[in-house]
Amino acid sequence: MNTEPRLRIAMQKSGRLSEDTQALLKRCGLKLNVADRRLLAHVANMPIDIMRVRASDIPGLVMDGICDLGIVGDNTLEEEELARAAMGTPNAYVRTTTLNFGGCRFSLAMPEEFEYKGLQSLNGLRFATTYPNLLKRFAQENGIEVDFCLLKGSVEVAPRVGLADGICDLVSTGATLEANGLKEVAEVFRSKASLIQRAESLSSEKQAILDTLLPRIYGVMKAKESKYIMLHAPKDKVAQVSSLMPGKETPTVLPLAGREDMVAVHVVATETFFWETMEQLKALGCNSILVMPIEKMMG
Ligand code: PRT
Repeated sequence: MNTEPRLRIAMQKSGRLSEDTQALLKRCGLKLNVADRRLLAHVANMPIDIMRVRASDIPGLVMDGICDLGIVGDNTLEEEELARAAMGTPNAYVRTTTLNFGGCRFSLAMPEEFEYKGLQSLNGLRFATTYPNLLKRFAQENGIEVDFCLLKGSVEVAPRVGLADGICDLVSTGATLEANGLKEVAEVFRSKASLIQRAESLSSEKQAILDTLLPRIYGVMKAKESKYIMLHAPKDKVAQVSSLMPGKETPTVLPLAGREDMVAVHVVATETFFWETMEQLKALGCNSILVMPIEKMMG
């Protein structure tokens, strides 16, 4: 039997974070087959196992040292941290990095007709929520007293059926609130997915696996935010063209076969490349302007 140490990573089995998490791991070069029903998937080409669980179980699995790493929303993570702190259960972990997906806000929302006059107008009201500890912390920090009822799903229906005055739930586009006659009145918490690690240090073998994986994760995130730009520019306009490029990378300037007046300019743009910039480049006499996605980046 192979007893080689394997890094164990917890990820959401199905739900809003599972697709992005799988895509991230695959782009990091991990060969994983999660299409079957196996809840512990072996990565074929690296000593890594993926444990596929409910998102709400991930913080506990990492805090208890069952999994070395976990990918989970900050909302779920901090809710578990606060719940455990209240019960005196160990709740330590390390946030290795914030990831660039799973973005949402945890907000208080009231029926459309409610006259919102600041946080004090919510005093004494009852809110349906999946994350009572985040809500309690916010209420304490802001000197208001609110009551809550716990709902694990369909939170938006609570005011209409008389279960609560308002809700405190995750919002991304706001469409669900609108469809249920609710309006967002205050933001409690901003969340993204995070890669977390257990507080206790990893064995040297596991640390070595993480040291290979982490630069790949950073590389995938950087590549997602970056674009490769190629264009032909008038030779005497290279300085102006370079100053229009988003990000701080130095452009590569190459000769163009048979052209004395034009050069090729290549650059990695680490910030958004707007249509307006392309129009400005065209006005400078540039042509063949290409903006391409980047798959991987390192260094
Ligand atoms: O069931 P499990 O324990 O696995 O976890 P879960 O119930 O938290 O799963 P899931 O898949 O609903 O959410 C996983 C994580 O995705 C959350 O913990 C957040 O970190 C993140 N996330 C990002 C969201 C949203 N955006 C989001 N919009 N989670 C839920 N929503 C829901 C929200 O509750 C509401 O019902 O989407 C609806 C609102 O969306 P909009 O676009 O209409 O505003």
